[in-house]
Amino acid sequence: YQKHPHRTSEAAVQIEDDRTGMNVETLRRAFLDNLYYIQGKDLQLATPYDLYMALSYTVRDRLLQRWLHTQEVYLQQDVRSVCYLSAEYLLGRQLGNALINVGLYEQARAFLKEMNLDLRDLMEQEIEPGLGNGGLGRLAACFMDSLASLEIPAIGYGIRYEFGIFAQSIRDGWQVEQPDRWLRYGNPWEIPRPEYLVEVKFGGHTEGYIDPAGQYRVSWVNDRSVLGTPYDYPVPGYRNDTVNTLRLWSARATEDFNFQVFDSGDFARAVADKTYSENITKVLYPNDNTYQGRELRLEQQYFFVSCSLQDIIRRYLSYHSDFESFADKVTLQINDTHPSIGIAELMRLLVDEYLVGWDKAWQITRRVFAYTNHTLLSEALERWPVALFGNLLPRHLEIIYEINRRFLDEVRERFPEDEGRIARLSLIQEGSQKQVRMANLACVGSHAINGVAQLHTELLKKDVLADFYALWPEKFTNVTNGVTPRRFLLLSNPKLALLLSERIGQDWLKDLDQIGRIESLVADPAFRSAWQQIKDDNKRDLAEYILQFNQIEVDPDSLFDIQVKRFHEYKRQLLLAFFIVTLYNRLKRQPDLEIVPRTFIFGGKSAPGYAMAKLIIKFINSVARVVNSDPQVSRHLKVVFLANYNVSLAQRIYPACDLSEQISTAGKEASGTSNMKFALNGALTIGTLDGANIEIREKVGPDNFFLFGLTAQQVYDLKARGYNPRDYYDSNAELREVVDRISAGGFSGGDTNLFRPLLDSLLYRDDYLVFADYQAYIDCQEQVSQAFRDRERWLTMSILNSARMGYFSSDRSIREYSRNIWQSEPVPVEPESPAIRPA
Ligand code: GL4
Repeated sequence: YQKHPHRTSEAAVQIEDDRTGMNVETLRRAFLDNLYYIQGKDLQLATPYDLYMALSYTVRDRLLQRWLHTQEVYLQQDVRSVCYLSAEYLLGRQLGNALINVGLYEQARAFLKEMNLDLRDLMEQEIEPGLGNGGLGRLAACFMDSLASLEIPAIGYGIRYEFGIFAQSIRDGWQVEQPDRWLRYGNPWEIPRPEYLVEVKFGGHTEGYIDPAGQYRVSWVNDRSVLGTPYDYPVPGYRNDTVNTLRLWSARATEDFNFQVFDSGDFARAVADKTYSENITKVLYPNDNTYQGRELRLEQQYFFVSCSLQDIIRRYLSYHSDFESFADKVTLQINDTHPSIGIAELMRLLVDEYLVGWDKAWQITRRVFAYTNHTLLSEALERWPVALFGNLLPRHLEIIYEINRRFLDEVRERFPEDEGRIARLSLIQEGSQKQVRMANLACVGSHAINGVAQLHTELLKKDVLADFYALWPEKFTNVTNGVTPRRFLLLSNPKLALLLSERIGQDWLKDLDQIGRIESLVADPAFRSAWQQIKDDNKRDLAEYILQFNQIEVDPDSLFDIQVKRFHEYKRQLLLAFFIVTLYNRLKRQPDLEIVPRTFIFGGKSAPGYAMAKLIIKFINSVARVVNSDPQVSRHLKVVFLANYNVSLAQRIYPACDLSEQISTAGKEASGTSNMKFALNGALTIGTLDGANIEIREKVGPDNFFLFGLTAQQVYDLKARGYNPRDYYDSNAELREVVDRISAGGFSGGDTNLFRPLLDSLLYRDDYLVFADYQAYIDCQEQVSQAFRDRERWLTMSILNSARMGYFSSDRSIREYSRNIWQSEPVPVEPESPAIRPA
C-alpha cells in the first residue's frame, strides 16, 4: 500500500476498481467475476482448476497495469536494455510467484479462506511450464526474477515449446516418458502478440550483385520461410512496480495453405507442409549437458534467435535512424552456445539488410554480445557439420567463413607459424567431416566470456578455452551462479520465511546478505526450537507426499538424505547408491548393528536416449525394492525414488532435507544450483570440491560442510598416470562386496545380466572415478552419521548454513553481470500516476 498511494482508500483519486484494486473485498469480487465470465462457472459448479484460473486472471489484471506502465517508462526513457537469449526457461508455476511479487499473497489467502478455499490447493492446480531441462534453464528463470526485482530493463527471449520436458513415470523401476501437453487446458500467463510477427528464412542459396552505388553485395535467396509469433509472459519484480517481459516465439506456417499444391489437388501435402513448419517449436530437446546434432535443433536455435534479433532491431529503429547507438542501447547475453548463431545473424542483418559496412557491423556485434559457458563436458560442445549448416543457412556459413578468415589472419600476425594454435582456434574443425564450432564463434563474437563458478572459470581459462584466454585474457570473467530467495525460500518454505521475518524483518528478501543476521540467534533457545520444529514439519509434509505417491512409509525422524538433479554419470548418483548397498551389506552381516536411520530420496530425469543413465535409474529403483521390503533392513533404511522431478516438486523437497548430495566428479559440474537451494533451506552438504560447492564451503565454513574426494587436479593427475578401477575393486573388501552382490543378481532377482553394462563401465573404465572416491565417501558419510547423532550440533550447523548463504542470491549474480559485463543500471518504475490513468 505504501508504494501505491493512489490505490489506497484514502487517496484523492479513487480507483479501487475490479481490475486493479488491491484490497481483500475487491479481490474477492474480481475473482468471482472472472470465475463467472471467463470460466463460465459459479462457485457451485467450479472445479479446482476453474478456481485456479479465476485467481490467475485476477492476479494477471493487476500485473498488466504495471507491465504496460513499465514498458512505457522504458520506451520514454530510451533505456539500455539487457536482452537475455536462452533456448530454455524452466519457470516453475507462475501463480504463487506472481502473488508474492505483486504483494497480494496474504490478501488472496484471506479472501479465499473466507470462502472456505485454500490458496495452496489452488496453486497446486497449475501445470508448470517445463521449458527447460535442468540447471541451465532454471538459472535463466532465476535471472529473469532478479532482473525485474533489481529494476533492470530486460527482456528474455526464448522458445514457446508446445511440449516441454517430458513427464517421467516409473514402470517396473524403469523411466517411461510421456509428452508434456502443458498447454492443454489453456494458459492465463501468456499474451499472444500476433502484431509483432516476424519472418524467418531457411535454405536456398546466395547471390552476389552490384548495388546502385557500385558496391558488391550478397543476397540470400531462401527456399522456405516460417513465421514467428511472440507470446509475452509478465515477469514481475519483487514488491516493486517493475514488470519485465519474457518473449517466447512460436512457429507458424507462412500461408495457411500452399495454394499451388492445393490447386493441383494435393490437399494433404499442403496441410503437411504447414505442419512441418510448425514442428520447429513443437518440442524441447530433452538433453542436459549433451547435444544431439539434429537439424531440427539448429532450426529451433536459428528460428528463435532470428525472431529475437529482428524484434530487437525493430524496437531500436522505432527510436533511432541508424545503428550508431545500437550498442549503447542493447546488450545481448547468450545462455551457452545455443543462441550463438545470433552472432552470424546480427552480421547478416546489419551487412545484408541494413547495408552497414562489414567493419562497422563487426564492431557493433562484438560490443553487444557476451557469452556464458555452462559446461566443461566435451560431449556438450555444439558442433554442426558444415554440409548440414550450409544447406539450412547458406548465407550464415559464408559469414562465418569470412569472420574466420579475418580472425585467423589476426592470429597469424600474433602467433606466426603456429599452425597448431590456428587449427585449434579456427571456427571450422577440419577433417573428414568439417564442422562449425559454436563455442569458438561465441568467443570470437563476444566482448565478454564468463564461467558460472570460480573453479569452472579457472578450468575454462586453463583447459577448454585456453587458446582464447591466451588471445584475450581481458574478455574472461567469472560470475558465480545464484538462486532467487523469493521462490526458493519464501514460496517454498513459508514457515522458515516467517520465522526469519519475525526475527530479522523482511529485508532479506531484497538483500539476502541480511540473512546473516540470524547468526546472532544461533544460541537463542526459542529460535533454535522453532528452527527444528519447522524442519520437522517440512519433513513430515514430504513424508506424507511419499506415502501418497510411492506408498512408502518413511520415518520423519530419520536423516533425510537427498540427491535430486538430472541423471548423468558425472553427477554420480551411483556413488550414493553404492553407499546404500554398503549399509545394506553391513546390516545383513550384522543384523543388530546400530546405525543412524536414513531415508534416501532420489529424483531426476534421464535423457531418453541416454541408456546408462536410464539403467542407473532402474538400479536405484531395484535397490529401493530390495531394501524397503527387507524387514531387517527397512527398520533403519528406506529408499525412495520420486517420479517426475520438476520445479514444483523441488520446492517441496528442498525445505525437508537434512543432507544434500553434491557428489559430482571434481572438475565436471560447472556450478550446480540445487546445492545453493538446499543449503539456503538449512540442509548440510556432503560434497566434492566441484563447481560452486567450493564457494559454498568457503562461505559456510569447513566445519559446516562434509567434504570428501579427489580434487580436480588430483582427478587430472590420476587419469594422466593411468587410472585402473580394478585396483580399487581388488583392494577394497566392502567395495568388492557391493559389486559382487550386484553382479550376482542381488538386486535383479538373480538376473546376472541386467546391470552388467553398469558394472562393466565401472570395472573397465570408470570415467567418473566412482571407485577412486568410494572409500573417502563412505568415511565421510560416517562423519555425517556421527554429526546427526548429536542433534544440537546438527541444528547449529543447519542454522549456520542458511545464515551464510546470502552470497548465493541470483540478485548478487545479476548485479555482477550488470556491473562487469552489461554496464546496465536500474531504472526505477514509479507507481503510475492517477492523472495518466484512463478514466
Ligand atoms: C549446467 C551445468 O551443468 C550446471 O552445473 C550449472 O549450474 C547450470 C547453470 O549454470 O548449467 N550446464 C548445462 S548444459 N546444464 C546445466 O545445468
